[in-house]
Amino acid sequence: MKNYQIKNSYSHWLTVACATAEEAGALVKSSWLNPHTVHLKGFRDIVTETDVAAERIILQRLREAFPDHAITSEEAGQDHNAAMVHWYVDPVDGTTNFARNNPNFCIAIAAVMETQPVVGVVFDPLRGHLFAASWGGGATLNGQPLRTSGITRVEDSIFSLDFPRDPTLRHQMWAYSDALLTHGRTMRTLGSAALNIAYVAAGWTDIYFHLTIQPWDQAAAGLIVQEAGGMMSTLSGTPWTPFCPDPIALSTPALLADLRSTGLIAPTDV
Ligand code: 2AM
Ligand code: CA
Repeated sequence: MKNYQIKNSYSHWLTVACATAEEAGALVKSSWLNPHTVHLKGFRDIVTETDVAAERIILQRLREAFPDHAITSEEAGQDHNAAMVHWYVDPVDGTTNFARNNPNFCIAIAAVMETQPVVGVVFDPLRGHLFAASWGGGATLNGQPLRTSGITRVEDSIFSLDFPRDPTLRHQMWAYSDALLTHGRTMRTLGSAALNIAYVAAGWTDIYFHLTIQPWDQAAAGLIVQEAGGMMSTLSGTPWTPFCPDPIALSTPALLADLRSTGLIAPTDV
């Protein structure tokens, strides 16, 4: 990745990503309590008119600013253009919450080079929480430096997760939560993967994991965790990239070692 140490570009990309997330966030916030048109796009998987409207704004802004970059977005789909920089966009992460007027959702925007996110923004428009990071440039929440909790032991940790839609994986997740509830401090869940991972970066929780997640759910928040002093890994034990289905976000590398040594999450499980 040495060729990609073009940090001056990152700060410009981050500025555009923040402004774009805030603009789309204003739209999502203003339509949050309105009646929603909800379409079932897959098993236990929905989209609203606001996901599409927010996505339109984000795609327009990114295309204007970065005509040479590729952009993949949850609703618009995969961009197969082999560009040096590939943006991953989730216009509303936590659509199930949004559609039910539950206040936990966010906008997630990341720029990825090869397999490394270099810019990441997660914006919670109701609370006005703007989590942001650039690769090597640190992580911030509303401009203030962000650090993970520093927790190193499972017994002290607050863990978080979301449930897969697939019935078999859902049961597997249930088994993990059972083990962690037995050994950890307690469990929290928001229903938005990007927001949950950003909360690990902020030190509000210590562990987050999932079994069937997408790049637009985790690229931005994963970078924010890495830049806040935390660690991204995978349940299966392979190195983390935004393209893995089974990420685990941790406050510290020592916490991953403790999880593995207690056998709560073995690489062979997945
Ligand atoms: P989505 O609502 O944008 O699809 C809740 O389960 C969180 O995990 C949400 O952020 C959801 O994103 C994400 N997620 C992504 N793929 C999932 C899947 N196959 N099953 C369940 N959640 C998924
Ligand atoms: Ca979404």
